Amino acid sequence: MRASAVAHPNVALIKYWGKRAAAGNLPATGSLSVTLGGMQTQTTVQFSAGLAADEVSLNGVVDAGASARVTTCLDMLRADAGTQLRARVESWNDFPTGAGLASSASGFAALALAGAAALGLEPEPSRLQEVARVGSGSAPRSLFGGFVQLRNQGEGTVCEPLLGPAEWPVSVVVAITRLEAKETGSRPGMRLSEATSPCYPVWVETHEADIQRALQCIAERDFTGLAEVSEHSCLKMHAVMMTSRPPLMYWSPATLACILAIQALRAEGVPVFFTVDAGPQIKAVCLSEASGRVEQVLSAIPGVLRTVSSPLGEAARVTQRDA
Ligand code: 2P0
Repeated sequence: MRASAVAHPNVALIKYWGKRAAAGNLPATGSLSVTLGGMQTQTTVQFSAGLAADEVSLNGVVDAGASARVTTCLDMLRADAGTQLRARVESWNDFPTGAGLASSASGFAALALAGAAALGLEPEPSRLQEVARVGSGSAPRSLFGGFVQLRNQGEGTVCEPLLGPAEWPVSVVVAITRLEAKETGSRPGMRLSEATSPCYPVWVETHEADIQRALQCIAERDFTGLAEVSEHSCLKMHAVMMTSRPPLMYWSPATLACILAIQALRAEGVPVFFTVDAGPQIKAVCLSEASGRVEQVLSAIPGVLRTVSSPLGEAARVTQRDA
């Protein structure tokens, strides 16, 4: 009744920000991401008769804040397996948690896989995705490698890979500008934007056109086109965030300095574009041959604490299963 799984974080090129009114943590829009092979979450789930409640630790520290969401996901798996057993969940990230690096995505993807394996379940892909999505809307994307699309379909979502990591050699250089966890998490941040930003309806209305454009660029390996639509989606999302009341300002001064440096690099012909999530880190997406140059430029910018370069990664997987 014990299993482990690893999953990689992902970075959305066409972003998710906002939810449908229905239950089940359903996104208002689809999204499109790349999976980062150079960073990972490893999660072990052990169900046992001696536990009165689920126990969750993150990087060796008991994480009371994560427990409710973890228990909600495990309850779905317990219902499928017909058991009431509680679980001990140990999760380790080899990258900074809670600072816009999508640790919840890799965390809930690994949890869904390890939890199902520990219970001896072999869930349909749609059920596994649903369990991961209830934990975190970006988590189904981390179940897959390479370029990944998440679509709304009927009452739910469908997630599927578009290109494997070797099919278009792209890398992501993350420039870390602040290590502390963000002040406003994605969930309350999205609710605030839905309720108060005058840009939110435009964001939702124009989203599908960005997805379609990105799909076309990926199919044609058109890096310049993908750069343009991805930066547009990122800035449109931050326009929604910044025009929320009170405003959500996730950037640090170094975030903007990196954006300007990346735009200057692209103007010189370096194949790179930026994206920024609900945190101050910059993710520079580039053709892999340019990653050394991008890392060199970003690491020299005042306020950049360090850079981490990652090729695209594989799908999440079960690494160990004990009876
Ligand atoms: C994304 N983000 O598409 C966007 C861009 C943050 C900014 O998905 O509420 O932690 O748990 O579903 O998955 C972060 O949102 O939010 C996110 P919940 P999640 O990557």
